[in-house]
Amino acid sequence: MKQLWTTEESASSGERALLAQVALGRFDPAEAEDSLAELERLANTAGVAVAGSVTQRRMKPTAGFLIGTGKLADLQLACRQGQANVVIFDNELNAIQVNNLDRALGIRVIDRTELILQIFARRARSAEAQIQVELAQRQYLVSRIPVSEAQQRFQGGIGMRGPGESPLRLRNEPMRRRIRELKRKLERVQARRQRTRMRRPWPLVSLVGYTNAGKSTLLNALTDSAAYVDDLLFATLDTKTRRLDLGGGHAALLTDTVGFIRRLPHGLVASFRSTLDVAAESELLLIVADAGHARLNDHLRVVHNTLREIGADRVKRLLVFNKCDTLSPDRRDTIRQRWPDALLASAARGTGLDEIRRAIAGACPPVVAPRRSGEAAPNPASQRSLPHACV
Ligand SMILES: Nc1nc2c(ncn2[C@@H]2O[C@H](COP(=O)(O)OP(=O)(O)OP(=O)(O)O)[C@@H](O)[C@H]2O)c(=O)[nH]1
Ligand SMILES: [Mg+2]
Repeated sequence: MKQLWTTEESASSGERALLAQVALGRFDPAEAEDSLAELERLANTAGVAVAGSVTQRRMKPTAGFLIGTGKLADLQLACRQGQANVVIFDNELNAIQVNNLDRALGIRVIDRTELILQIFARRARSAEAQIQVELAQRQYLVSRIPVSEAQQRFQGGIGMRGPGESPLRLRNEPMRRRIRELKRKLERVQARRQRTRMRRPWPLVSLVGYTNAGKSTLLNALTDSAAYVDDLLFATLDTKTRRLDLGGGHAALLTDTVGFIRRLPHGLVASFRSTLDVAAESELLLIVADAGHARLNDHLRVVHNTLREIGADRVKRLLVFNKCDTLSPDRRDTIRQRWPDALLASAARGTGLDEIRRAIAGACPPVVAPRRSGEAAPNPASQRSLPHACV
């Protein structure tokens, strides 16, 4: 068993997890390792201490357990030795595998998707985000386990202190009825949001990118605001929009968005549609990437795939490499050569901000004010080509 960090102080839920990963087929070892490290950070974000990890390479998963029987025994032993009370799989598990593993290991077993859903549940603050998360959680549970079991699972364990909790109501109310109710609520919130967006007086620019890339820090640096920033995955779940002064009476509305991650649960993407729609409706996307991250290319690929999934792949974009203060001169040169049109910045140090403002101003000419209330302004920006085309 490989030891990861184990600090009681860092765990606020009192739970200890054993991480498990089955690397299938022709996997990329570096990618698998990074995915496991990311899972550890996700557990950390959920307030769970990590006792260690067990990994296995297999050509194919086993039907009943995903993991092979020999490795299952290792996992059992590792759980006992590490005093773990939850096992978190990096792979997606089906309902049968979860039930079998629960029984075989005698402790709660969850997968990466469920962990991400639970983090979202804990971190959602606005009414809209809470509805979106609860909807995604319930749809996930309903799709995987019979309702009676889904309700039991919903009542305990990590992350169940978010908007999805309230066991009494759950016990008394069929899950599916609640899902319909949540969908109706969400539709109302979305309609309200849509009306507000139609009236916007300035072009909309969205900060998108992998979680922890520094989007909120950049929003704060560019607009002198105080959005929540933390060295956590999914620090931001509620979008914030601030006015960005571009000089000469010209401005844009700059919006922070939920970060992306590899294998972001589809249900979550669907539920967060109204939040993520902001990217698709923008005149311009600032794709923010952590330039110093070892898996930069993977992150960019995930961002592009997610943008395609949410229908934002046709929006004009600028690529902003953030955290340039962490780069060696060689790495900086490599990035400049590979992405000559990208902007280099450090939101934390406040460097590269003027270049970003100029690039936004160039890409988003002033919007003509709407003639009647509720009528969207014609948007010249969407017809112009971008000086800093990228990626
Ligand atoms: N070294 C360095 N760190 C930075 C920079 N910008 C942001 N950070 C740090 O990166 C971490 C994540 O920053 P956030 O702004 O919360 O990142 P985010 O993209 O909004 O993250 P999510 O909301 O979780 O998707 C924080 O610890 C920041 O202080 C930078 O330019 N340089
Ligand atoms: Mg953020």
